[in-house]
Order: sequence, then structure tokens, then C-alpha cells
Amino acid sequence: MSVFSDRYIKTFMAELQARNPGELEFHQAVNEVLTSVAPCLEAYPYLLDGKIMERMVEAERIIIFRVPWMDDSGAVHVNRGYRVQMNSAIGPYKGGIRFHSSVNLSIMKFLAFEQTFKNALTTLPMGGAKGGADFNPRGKSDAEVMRFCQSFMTELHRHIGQDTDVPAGDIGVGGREIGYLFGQYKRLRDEFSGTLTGKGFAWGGSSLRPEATGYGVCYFAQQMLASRGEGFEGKTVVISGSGNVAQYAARKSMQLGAKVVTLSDSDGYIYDPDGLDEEKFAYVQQLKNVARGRIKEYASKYPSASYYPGGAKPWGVKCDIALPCATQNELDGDSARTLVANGCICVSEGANMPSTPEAIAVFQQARLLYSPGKASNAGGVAVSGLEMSQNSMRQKWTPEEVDAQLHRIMSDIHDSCTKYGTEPDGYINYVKGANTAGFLKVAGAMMDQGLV
Ligand code: NDP
Ligand code: 2IT
Repeated sequence: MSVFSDRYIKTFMAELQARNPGELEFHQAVNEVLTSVAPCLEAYPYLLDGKIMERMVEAERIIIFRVPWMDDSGAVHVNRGYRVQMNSAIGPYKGGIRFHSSVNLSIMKFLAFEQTFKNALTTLPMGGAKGGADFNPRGKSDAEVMRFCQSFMTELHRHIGQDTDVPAGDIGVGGREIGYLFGQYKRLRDEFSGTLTGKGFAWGGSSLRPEATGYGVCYFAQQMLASRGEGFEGKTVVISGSGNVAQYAARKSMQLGAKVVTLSDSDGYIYDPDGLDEEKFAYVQQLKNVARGRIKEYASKYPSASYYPGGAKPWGVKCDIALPCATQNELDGDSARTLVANGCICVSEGANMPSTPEAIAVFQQARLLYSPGKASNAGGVAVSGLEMSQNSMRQKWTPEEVDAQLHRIMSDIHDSCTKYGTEPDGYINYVKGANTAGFLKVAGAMMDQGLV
């Protein structure tokens, strides 16, 4: 790294930390992007003079609001809702809503910041946003979740719209929650529009949106593996999480001929040396999406599997491909060293920022195929973008049409990473490639639009 870049990053980060104290996840996400794009800032002084990075880390708007609701026993609860509208340079704000007890401003800002670059990579016209609440849907009845969603939308509806800001799902927000949120939005605004994505297929949703993130993670991994003449066939895959992204990453891995041996939740992981099959996959979907149970029940149902409790993570299981699909900072330096030592050749992130900076450094030093979430999990928001197009056109595309577009988009993202991330020894630094490609697109749009 040049002396300029080194000094610029240190000064910038010191100011960012002073202005946004305690927001560790946000600092982490900005530091990663800054490290990748500092050479661009050095090469294009007009971006430096235009204070482009200073503008990008300052959200265009942040809405923080009270969400009061009543549980089934009549007790009153109050949660905090957020919508971080980070950047609208290339399209309406777009990004998911997360309901999890850990949600805070730092997590919302890191996710909205990442989303801005991810959305730019998809090739579709979408700005970056994220929202959510420190509400934990676990253990709540459907009626409680519905009341919470209705209260959340009663405030949020004034700040969103199909040409303004289009929320979708994330952790704790799936088809059920999008249904309740959409129902309340429609009622308050008296309009049936594409203001939320991830809608049910019968009421405006796109085919393949539920599958899109997990499938995209595998399509991206396929591209990475192909760059070394490899593929999924016969490989062993370790996956964390057991929610939306993990489930469909598992299914596509299986369809591509790999053996998926782990799934997890925040309590622990299951290891099934026989691997998942379609019947076990259907069981996981019923368990997690309908019964809303815990992954440990898989090991009771299938004697071939063992359960590792106490919040254990699956990274010690020997594998060729690892797909982290649960949450941020779930894979640390020691886990990364274990994966490398066990012969893992490819890590394709389904979650947002699941690998710590130390883990990323380990992967890159080992010249492993490693892709950051903003590249490999972009299939979800990409198909959300396709849902927006279908809603605007009042049309529906077939699963085959959507899948073909998803393939093309993941392949375009891989091309962008290769273009901007290939190092002198031929190693593709996907972090650098994704950050640089996303940054240049958003920065160019911001400069074109004047001082905004
Ligand atoms: P879900 O709520 O469907 O599933 C989340 C999974 O991750 C659950 O198995 C959950 O376990 C686990 N998990 C959540 N928090 C933690 C934690 N603190 N420690 C360990 N495990 C945890 O969410 P998604 O599958 O939609 O999202 C997973 C990741 O993918 C997130 O990082 C999200 O931002 C990202 N993502 C999602 C997209 C989408 O389209 N849905 C698109 C792109 C990225 P438990 O039940 O114990 O909480
Ligand atoms: O992190 C993400 O990209 C998502 N949660 C999906 C966002 C979207 O608008 O579909």
C-alpha cells in the first residue's frame, strides 16, 4: 500500500470513529471498503476533492422510531425501529429489514453501507438501505408477530414507496413478516404497489425470490471454482445457519452434486456425515419455516447426524467448500486457519460480513477462493430488483427466465471482481474487486449529480 493510502485510511478512520463512536460493525465495514478503494482516490483526485468517501459514510437519512405492541397476554412492549437510507445515487433505496435482538444503529449502518455497493454490483438501478428492529420473533405467536409488523409499518410507511425506498426480508423477516408488513402498508396507503419485495407469489412476488440468495451464493462459487478448473461435483460443503439463505445454498449445493454435511443456528450445529438429501431438506424446511423449531431436532430425527451445542460453529468440520450463511463475524481468524488446514479451497459468503478481518486476511494469504457477501450474496437483492421490474410491468416471469437472469447477474458480478481485483500473480482478490467496482459506479453517479 502507498504512503498516501496508508495515511489517508488512518486519518479517515480516526475521524469516522470520533463521529460514530462505538459503532464497531460500521467501522469494520467502512475500513474494508476504504482499504480497497484508497488507490482509486489517489488516482482520481477529483473524487478526493469532492469528499466522495466522506459523503458515502454519511447516510442520506436515518429514521429511528418507537414500535409499541401488545403480546397475547395483554402486556405492552416497546421496541426501537430503524431505516437507514444510505445512498440513492443509482436508484431508489433498497435493502432488507432485520428483526433480531442484536439490532442497533451500528448494525443497521454497516448493512446499509454494504448494501449500497452490493446493489451497484447487481447491474440493476437500486440505491442502498437497511432497516429493522431489536425485536426477536423467536418464541412469539403469529398474532404477536403480526401486531409487531403492523405497528412497525404504521410509522415506516411514510418513509418508503416503490420509487423511494423498497424494503425486503433479512434475518427474522421472511415470507410471513413481509405478508404482514405489506398488508398494513396497503391498508394505510390504499395502493397495491411493489413497495416491498419478497412478497408471496400470488400477490406480486417473483418466482425464485425465496431461493435467490442461496442459489446465487452457489452460482458465484461455481464461477470462482471454474477459474481453477474446479466445480461442486463430489465436494463436501459446510454451511452455517439454517434460515432462508442457508437452506437454499444447501439445496443448490446438493443439486450441483456436492455433499452438504452441516447446518447451524445460534445454539449449535448438526453434522451429518451422510449429507443432506431432498427428503432431509424438506424436513429442515418444515422444521425451520413452519414448526419454527431448532436445528438440534435434526439430530433426533436422523441418527446419522450429531449435534454440537453451546453455540458451537461448524468450521472445524473438514470440507472443500464453506458457505457462511448465518450472521456477521461468525467466522474468526482461528476458524479460518482451521478451514485452510483442513484443505478447504473456497469460501463463498451468504451472510453479510460473516468473516472477521483477520479471517479474510488468512484466506487471502492462503490464496483461497474467497468472496465477500456483497458479491456472492447479491443474488437475493438482484431478484428483488427483478421483482420490482415485474411489478412495474404488471407481468410475471417464469422461474426459468428469472434463473437465467440470476445466472447472468452473478456472472457479471464475477466479471467485475475479476476486472478490478486480479493481482499481479493472477490471484483474484474478490474483496478489492467488488469494493472497487461498486465504489466507482456509485461515486461516478454522485459526481454527475452535483454536490448532493
Ligand atoms: P434467517 O432469519 O432466515 O436465518 C438466520 C439464520 O442465522 C438462522 O439459522 C439463525 O439462527 C442464524 N443466526 C442469526 N443470528 C445468529 C447469531 N447471532 N449467531 C449464530 N447464528 C445466528 O435469515 P437469512 O437466512 O435471511 O439471513 C442470513 C444472513 O444472510 C444474514 O447475514 C443476512 O443479512 C444475509 N442475507 C440475507 C438475504 C436474504 O435474501 N434473506 C440476502 C443477502 C444476505 P437462530 O434461529 O438461532 O437465530
Ligand atoms: O442483505 C441483503 O441483500 C438482503 N437482505 C436482501 C435485500 C433485498 O432488498 O432483497
